[in-house]
Amino acid sequence: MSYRIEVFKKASLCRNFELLTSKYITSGDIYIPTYTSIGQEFISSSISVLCKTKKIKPLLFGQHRCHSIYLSFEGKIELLIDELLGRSSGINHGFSGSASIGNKSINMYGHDGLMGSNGPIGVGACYASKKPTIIFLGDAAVEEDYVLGAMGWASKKNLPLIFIIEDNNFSISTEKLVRRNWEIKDVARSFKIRSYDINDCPIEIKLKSKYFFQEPLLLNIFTNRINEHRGGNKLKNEKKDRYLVEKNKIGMTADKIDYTFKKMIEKIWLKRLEKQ
Ligand SMILES: Cc1ncc(C[n+]2csc(CCOP(=O)(O)OP(=O)(O)O)c2C)c(N)n1
Ligand SMILES: [Mg+2]
Repeated sequence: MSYRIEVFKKASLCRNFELLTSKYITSGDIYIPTYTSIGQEFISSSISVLCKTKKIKPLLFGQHRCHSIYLSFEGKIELLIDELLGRSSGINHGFSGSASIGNKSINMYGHDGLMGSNGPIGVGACYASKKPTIIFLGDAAVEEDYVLGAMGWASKKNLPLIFIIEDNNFSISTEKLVRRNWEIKDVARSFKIRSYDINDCPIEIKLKSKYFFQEPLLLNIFTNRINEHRGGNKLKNEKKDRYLVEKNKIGMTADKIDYTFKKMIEKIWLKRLEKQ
């Protein structure tokens, strides 16, 4: 199967899952604070496919917007739904909610809610274990001082890890331009970390995969969050939607994949909801 289609399959699973998550936030079936990653799916989808190709199962440190990471790296859908519904049968027994999903079988560590804490924790885990590690941070989380200290240590110890910055330009609703006059790519380079600004296009991400886990790497990936911070409603300003771009590029095969996942995930959600 071509790389592009394989990535689209994962992205389609994430997108269709999150569209329903969003629907059930609005209906009130999901009543906990929930963060959807609609628009940002191609980051974790591409990285997951690339890791699989390299036969690497990395340690994963995400933050609050983590459903797509969990699903891309093959976490079980039913268990995530139950977690979002606050059930003891959820992936973390209903205690983590949306924002702190962790799952040992996919090496995913739940976030504690302090933006950027997964930076030093992930670096520490990589330093101790020397296992390939991925730390996913938002463009706001990366502004925390402890993230920068951790980057310095990752560089000094030449750790096999990747900092993925999901740069959606927002800290809740405050744009980057208002918050800072620097870019994380330049900061990382000053720590002697190989670092790039790229878009969330699967091909652009693949081009950088030759550097994965050789030495510390930082990819600042520009992406668009389509919904508001807490995932329910669409943002008012229309934004470029990578999902539609890829769907159009791939054509009929993508339409079929999208339809199949839509139907499959609808069924799973309804079955879980019936149990309530
Ligand atoms: C240290 C800290 N400061 C502030 C907050 C409140 N807070 C929660 S999410 C968030 C924005 C995070 O933005 P970003 O890291 O870019 O991730 P995104 O929501 O855009 O995916 C903020 C400020 C927090 N949880 N922790
Ligand atoms: Mg952000």
